[in-house]
Amino acid sequence: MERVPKRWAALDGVLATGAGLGVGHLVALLAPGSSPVVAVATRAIDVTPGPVKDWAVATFGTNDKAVLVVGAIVVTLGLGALVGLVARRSTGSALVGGAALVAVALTAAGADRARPLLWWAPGVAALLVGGWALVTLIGASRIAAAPPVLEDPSRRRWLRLALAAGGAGVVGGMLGQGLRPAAEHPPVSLPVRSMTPFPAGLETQVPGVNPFVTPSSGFYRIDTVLEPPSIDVKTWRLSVEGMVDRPFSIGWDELLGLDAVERAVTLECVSNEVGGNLIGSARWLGVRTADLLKRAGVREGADMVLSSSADGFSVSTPLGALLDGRDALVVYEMNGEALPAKHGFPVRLLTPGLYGFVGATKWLVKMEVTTFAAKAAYWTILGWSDHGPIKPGSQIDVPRPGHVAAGSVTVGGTAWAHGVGVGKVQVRVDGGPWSDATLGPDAGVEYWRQWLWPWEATRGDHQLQSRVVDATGRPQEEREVPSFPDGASGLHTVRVQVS
Ligand SMILES: Nc1nc2c(c(=O)[nH]1)N[C@H]1C(S)=C(S)[C@@H](COP(=O)(O)O)O[C@H]1N2
Ligand SMILES: [Mo]
Repeated sequence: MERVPKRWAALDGVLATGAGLGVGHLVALLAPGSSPVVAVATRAIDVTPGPVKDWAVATFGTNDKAVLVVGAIVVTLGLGALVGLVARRSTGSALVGGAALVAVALTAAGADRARPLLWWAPGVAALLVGGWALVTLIGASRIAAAPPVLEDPSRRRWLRLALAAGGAGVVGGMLGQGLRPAAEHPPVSLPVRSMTPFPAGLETQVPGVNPFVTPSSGFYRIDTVLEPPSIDVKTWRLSVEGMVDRPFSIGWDELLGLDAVERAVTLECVSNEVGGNLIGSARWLGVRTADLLKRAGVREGADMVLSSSADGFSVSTPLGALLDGRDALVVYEMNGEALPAKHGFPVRLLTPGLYGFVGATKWLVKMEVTTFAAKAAYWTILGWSDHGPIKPGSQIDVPRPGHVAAGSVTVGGTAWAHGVGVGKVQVRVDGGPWSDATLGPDAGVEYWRQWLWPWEATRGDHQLQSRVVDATGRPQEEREVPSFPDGASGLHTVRVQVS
């Protein structure tokens, strides 16, 4: 029998694999967390070496997950091409190869904490559809590729099959994605409380300035899972244990019954570059960690709390930061509503003044009182700093780099100096003298201040820079350092061409 040319066979393999992937993703609507692509990408994060993860966050920021998924699809299609090549010699061996791909995906999906009902269904669907597509496509190629007759009906048959397989892949994938329930938790009832009244921000005067309060939907998201774990408040518990006299655990209803406070806090990721977007500000409501730790009775000698999340991530927080008056919180409301799934539903830790990786465990389930000498956490194991205070900083939100019309231009942005508060913000043009900006509303020392500075822009290329001076008179660090291991510093610089 004629051998199918290599190019055709590889293409058949890619098309068949695409059909299997797409249909599998669609069938995964039956069982949350079972999508082969999502499961493989999720596992991939778990087995990726730390430095590669650092690099991915630094390079792709909040797009890291999209890049990962696209990468997983491309690699799978590449393996599909290999399966196609095998099919030239033996369809049986190729099907075994395809089954091996499916087995990997099934293992990834099933290795997750809880296997959803029907967790195997997408894999089986992918194998049936992909296998059928491969056999028919290879069969059609064998006939179509043999005689080099143009406009041969067998070529049209192959084309129809190819379009059907490719279409099944694309449409299945898109439908599966489109119909997917948004990663949201079922509604929960929270005690009604009035939110702290908040002033209007400067964004109402100058469009483009970071809003005073970051809407939860636009708040940056950084974590090591592709999909937030889905947690049922009926079974969720937080345990407080370790070097304590009275370990205990607390459920959702009891937590809601405890005294709660709301704090305005700016949260930043240690990977945020100067001028980057891994920073946001919100009002957070929850129970003071100090109240929970006092109830447990912290023993002499402890200096750290290792907190863990439902997905196995961990954070080490200096004990002092959880007990002092800054009001670190076990949070269950963000901007007046239940925490969104992406931001830690039902409960997260929030330690004002510390970067997220040392103080903001999402999907919180455990707080273990211990010591830095005894334990380390997810990122600190990889060499990131044990103590992660947020460095004072400022950024220019408007104008954006690029062209600006000569004349009056409002320069505006945000600045923060946790724990101390912003004293002033200053702006300079082309390295000239610093001038004071006008500050926006004040929501406390753990929250950013917006600022504005009127500039008479003259023709030519100019460089704008801003700096924050904290309330004690200390200007921010001007030295440029990268984010590893304890946060970036340097002046945010925006270059504009004025004409
Ligand atoms: N469970 C869990 N919590 C986590 C993380 C994570 O990967 N998993 N990332 C931390 C980091 S590095 C940051 S910067 C903040 C980000 O919180 P956000 O996604 O709500 O903005 O969450 C922290 N809490
Ligand atoms: Mo982070």
